[in-house]
Amino acid sequence: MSERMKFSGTFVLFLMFGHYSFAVAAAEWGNQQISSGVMVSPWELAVDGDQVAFVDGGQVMLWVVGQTPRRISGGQNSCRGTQVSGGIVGWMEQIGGKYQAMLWDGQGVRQLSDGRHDGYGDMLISDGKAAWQEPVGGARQIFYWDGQARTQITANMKSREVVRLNGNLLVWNEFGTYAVPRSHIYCYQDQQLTYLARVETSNLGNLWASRSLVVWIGPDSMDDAQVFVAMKGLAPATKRPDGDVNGDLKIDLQDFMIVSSNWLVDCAETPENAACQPE
Ligand SMILES: [Ca+2]
Repeated sequence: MSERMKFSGTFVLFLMFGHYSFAVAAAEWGNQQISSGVMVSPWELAVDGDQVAFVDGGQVMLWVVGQTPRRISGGQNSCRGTQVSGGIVGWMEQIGGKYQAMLWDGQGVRQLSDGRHDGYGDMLISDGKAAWQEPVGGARQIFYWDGQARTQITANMKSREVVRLNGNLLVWNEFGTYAVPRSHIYCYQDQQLTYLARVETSNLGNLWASRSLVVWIGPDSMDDAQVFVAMKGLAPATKRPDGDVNGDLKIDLQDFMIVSSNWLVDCAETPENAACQPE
C-alpha cells in the first residue's frame, strides 16, 4: 500500500468517527452573555468551578451558574485585580486613594490590608487564603492571609517578579539588581519560609506552584533552558544558618528583634505566656 493510500484510509476514518464526536460536542455546549453593564473591564475576569468574577463600572461582580450577577464590592470605590476561588472573591479596592486588599467570603466583605499603603497588582486567592503586595519601606512586600490573620512575609529591598498562591503554598522569586541576572525562589507554607533555589536569570516568568510542587524554567550549566521542580523530600537548596530565627537565610536585625521580643521567656515556668502558645 502506498503512503498516499494509507493517508486516505486514515482520513476516511477521521471523517466517520471524528465528525460524529464533533456533532455531539456541539449539542452539549452552549453559551450565553452573563454581564449587561456598559463598562465591563476587558482586563478583569476570573473563573473557578461554577463561579465567574468580573469588574463592571469599577465594581466587582459575581456570577454563579443559574443566577443573575450580583455586585460584591461596596459600590463607592474603584476595584481591580479580581480573583475567585472556592466561593471566595478577592480584589484590590481604592479606599482613600490607596488600593486595599479586600475579600468576600460569601457572607460579607473584609478588608485584609491596614489602609496605610497603596497595594500593587492583583489579589491572589486560593482555598480561603489570600496574598497580595504592598509597598513598604521602598519596595513591594508580600502579605499573606491564612484565613484568620494577616502576616507580612517579606521585608527587604529586593524586587519581586512573580507571586503564586495555591492552597497554602505561597511562592515567589526575588532579585537584587538588574545588573546581576539572578533570581532567588522562596516559598512560605505552614508559617515556614523556605529558600528553594537560585536561578541564573533575571527574567523568571515561568514560575508556577501546585499545592505540593514548585516548577520553573531556568538555564542549566550549559545555559540551555530546562524545567526544574522543587518539592519536599529533595535535598534542601542550602543550610539554614544558626541564628536565623525567621528562616530567611539571613541573620539580621529581624532575627534580633524576634529574639529580643522573647528575651527570657521560659515556657516551662510560664506556659501561659503568649510566646508559648501553639500557632
Ligand atoms: Ca533571618
